Amino acid sequence: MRAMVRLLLPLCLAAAAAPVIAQQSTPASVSVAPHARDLFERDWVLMNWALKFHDSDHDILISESEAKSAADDFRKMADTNNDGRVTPEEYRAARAFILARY
Ligand SMILES: [Ca+2]
Ligand SMILES: [Ca+2]
Repeated sequence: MRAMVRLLLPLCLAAAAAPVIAQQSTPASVSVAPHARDLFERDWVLMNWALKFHDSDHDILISESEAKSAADDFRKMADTNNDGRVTPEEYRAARAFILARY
């Protein structure tokens, strides 16, 4: 388990840093397409949240359809100015919110 954490941590840091880089070159929104599941697979905070609230068949896996509903939910939560896009700032804020609350 500890080895797993050590392996995952750099990946999480890389994922957290990616939006910052994207922010400088393009006014990118956080992509959830074509595979909504990628959003959760690269961020354990979101994955834990998705498993808690969107794992409807309780198999401790997020299927693509479960990921879609979780991603929709996350978008609604994160898109605080309701422009239909989740900016890196909104993503970070929502992630921090999830981390603090759940
Ligand atoms: Ca499931
Ligand atoms: Ca927005």
